[in-house]
Amino acid sequence: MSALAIAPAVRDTIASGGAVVALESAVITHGLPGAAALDAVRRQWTASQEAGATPAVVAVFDGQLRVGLSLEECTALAQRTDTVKVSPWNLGAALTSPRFGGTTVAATVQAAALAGLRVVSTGGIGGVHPGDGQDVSADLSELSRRSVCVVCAGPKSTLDAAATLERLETLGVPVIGWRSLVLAGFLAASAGLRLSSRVDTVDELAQLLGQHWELGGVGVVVSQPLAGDLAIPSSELAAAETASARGPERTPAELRHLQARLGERVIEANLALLERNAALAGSLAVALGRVMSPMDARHG
Ligand code: PSU
Ligand code: MN
Repeated sequence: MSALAIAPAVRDTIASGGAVVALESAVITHGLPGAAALDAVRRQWTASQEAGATPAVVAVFDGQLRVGLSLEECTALAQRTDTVKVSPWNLGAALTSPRFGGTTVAATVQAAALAGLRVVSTGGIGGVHPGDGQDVSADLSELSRRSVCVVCAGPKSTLDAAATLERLETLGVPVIGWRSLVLAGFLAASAGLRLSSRVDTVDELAQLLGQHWELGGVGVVVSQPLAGDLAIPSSELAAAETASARGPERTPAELRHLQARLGERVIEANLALLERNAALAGSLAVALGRVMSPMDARHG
């Protein structure tokens, strides 16, 4: 059995030059509580489809790195209690045990690159945790080695956004603001930091990505702010208490803490931004198909 399995629907879409959006699954297994996780999958699924793209949920499923789960398989994944959070560092091991896991942005970017996909959608990316600057998400290092674009609502609210942006700059990973010059703040509308570039249409964004990759550029972050009444004021999102959580458990613990403290609003905001990001990612994948020839689309 090969370690990587691309679903027939995804394979067919790629073969016919269609658009695909890769979706992460750590948000299903570790980011959102049961029912909300499935809501998140359905809403992202529909949003990317309505934009003209085929959704490809990435996960470790039955001992394989799968690109494209069915909705039934997503439900099965959400219901399992033995899943691990899968990052590039434990991906190989997770295939053997426990054989099921949710992929972080890092592992999803890796899978997307292997499958020849260019666009990943998520809620918030990982980054530099506050403190001594030693806990840095593998999302950043993976973005520095794969020519894949991640559409997100900025770094998760519990992170050090300034240090995260700084690190992305060091790694050569541009952060492009979607219709905004301010870095998105995940559940908050803004992280209060200025970006160096902004785009207002998906064609403009696709053009930029095509040129970035033509010149050997690596990963790209697209930051879409969650505006309006769903966004939560930054003052309410003040540092989560995570004294006991370390390592891979830290991010899930911080998200649970926010959900416990601020209630349903956190879930609603999280679902809304996941959906909006999947819609934008879908339109972007379609636009990329117009600017990149099948030759360019292949990862070099
Ligand atoms: N965004 C969410 N919920 C999540 C995550 C992001 O709204 O659960 C996950 C993503 O999969 C991201 C991961 O890649 O958290 C980062 O974890 P860490 O800091 O351990 O790298
Ligand atoms: Mn970490």
